[in-house]
Amino acid sequence: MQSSHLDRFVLDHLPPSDEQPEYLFELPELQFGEKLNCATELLDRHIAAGNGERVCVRAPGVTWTYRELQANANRIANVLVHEMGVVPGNRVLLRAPNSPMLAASWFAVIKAGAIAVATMPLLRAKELKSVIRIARVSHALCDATLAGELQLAAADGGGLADVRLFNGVGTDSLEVAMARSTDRFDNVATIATDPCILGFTSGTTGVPKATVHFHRDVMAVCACWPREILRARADDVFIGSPPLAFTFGLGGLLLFPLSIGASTVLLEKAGSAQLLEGIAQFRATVLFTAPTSYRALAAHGSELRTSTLRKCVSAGEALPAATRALWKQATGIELIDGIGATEMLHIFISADEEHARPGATGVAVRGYRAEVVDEKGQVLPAGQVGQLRVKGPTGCRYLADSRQRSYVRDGWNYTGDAYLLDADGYFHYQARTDDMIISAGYNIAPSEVEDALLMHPDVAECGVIGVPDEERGQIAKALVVLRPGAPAGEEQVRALQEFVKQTVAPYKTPRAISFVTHLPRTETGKLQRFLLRESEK
Ligand code: 3UK
Repeated sequence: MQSSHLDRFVLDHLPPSDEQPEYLFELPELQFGEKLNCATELLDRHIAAGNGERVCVRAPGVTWTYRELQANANRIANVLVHEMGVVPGNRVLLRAPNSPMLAASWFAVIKAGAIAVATMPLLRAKELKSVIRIARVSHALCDATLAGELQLAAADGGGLADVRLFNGVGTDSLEVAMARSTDRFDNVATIATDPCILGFTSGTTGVPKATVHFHRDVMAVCACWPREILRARADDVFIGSPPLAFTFGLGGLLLFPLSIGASTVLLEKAGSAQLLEGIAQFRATVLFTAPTSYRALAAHGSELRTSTLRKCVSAGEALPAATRALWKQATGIELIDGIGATEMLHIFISADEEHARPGATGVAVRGYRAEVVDEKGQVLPAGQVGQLRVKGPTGCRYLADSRQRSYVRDGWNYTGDAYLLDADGYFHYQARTDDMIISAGYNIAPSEVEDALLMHPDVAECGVIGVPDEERGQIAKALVVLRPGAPAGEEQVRALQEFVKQTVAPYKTPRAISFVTHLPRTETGKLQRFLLRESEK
């Protein structure tokens, strides 16, 4: 196959074509030429069109125009190629909190025809080592504040020879090298199917795997969900919490705003306090964050109601109907829910504000197809719970990993989610297939019980799991974080059980409830039900 890559490691470890999903390119906006470098399309195009002076990236104390982001990305690309010896196809690890320098570094890697391997800031040396090993990382750009764990990982062999630090002091810093490089760079003439990012995912359970995405995939996700569902404008200001190392954040906070010439606010820390402050300071209009963050932010409704916010996107986990209602009540804004996956790069089922339905994720995004099927791959009638499978212009390609054959079957991507399709064509999330609880022969979706509990004013957060039970096989057990000041104890347990029975079938009532101070979550905000199950053993 034709490619610009001199280092063919990723190309040579793609799944064989008969194990890849079927791709759909019917839409007119998905007709890509053979030559494609997504950095040219997302960044350089705006300067060429005379929009170089528009604001592009912001952070506390920093405002970069499109021209400034381009100049910084070009300088870094020159450092990568001329000082660090990066060649097309090399994997360059990126490690930094969300920041303008991380955005510039990301574009530099893409411009150089290399492959960006962005990593979550919270990863420790052990996890970084497996990223370096799986992706055969040769070079890294790293924020000095996060250098320790990366240097530990690099010291341990594995082939990572060249680590350049930024935001630090010293004459060997990236900034010093940038200052002696030019701000002009001719992007490598990559082709549409050249890999440009490796998205790492460990799901909610464990062993990491790398998903491969092409320049074409990056442009395809910009052409689908944002245009049909988000419909943001060039004067919008994007803000949010997901790290750029999580493809939810990469799309929402970098690719999508730049694809339409808008601006983005990159916050190093994005808890509710920083988000609130950032929304006010930068007059942000489009927010990307996870359901739990919306719950926490809703307490500041009066401030948000009068803010510039106009569009709010929730993904990463199922959006409880209670959280949707709470946000609407607090801010007047209807949330845009969407399910995406690292394997698919971004969102493939969603609904805009006008079409949102409480309890449903939405319908298949234009460009994608989605079905609910049984174990034999037979499409199920409306109302029946089965496995979700999807296909579209993007899809799963694990780098040298046998799990490819379980995610992709018969050309479809199986996301590992139990869903049902209703009579109106809306997809309703039930559970991760391995989180489904079976109690006395009944299927119980944890999210449904959690939704019911979250409606109770004393409940701040909760997680529901199946625990072994002699009589019933499993029973539903709820781990509940109470709001400050709410009483724990036997009486509360009974009150919550009674409350749940009012809204869902009695067999779904959690037969056991424990009160906890916090719930285990991944850095991307997902509840780790397997850890709850383990701690119950
Ligand atoms: C779950 C959801 C119900 C679901 C992601 C938007 O989350 C993202 O990617 P991951 O690889 O996880 C994928 C899994 O997460 N999920 C995500 N969103 C929803 N479940 N409703 C939702 N709205 O189990 C899915 O299979 O971490 C999300 C964009 C890009 C992403 N990578």
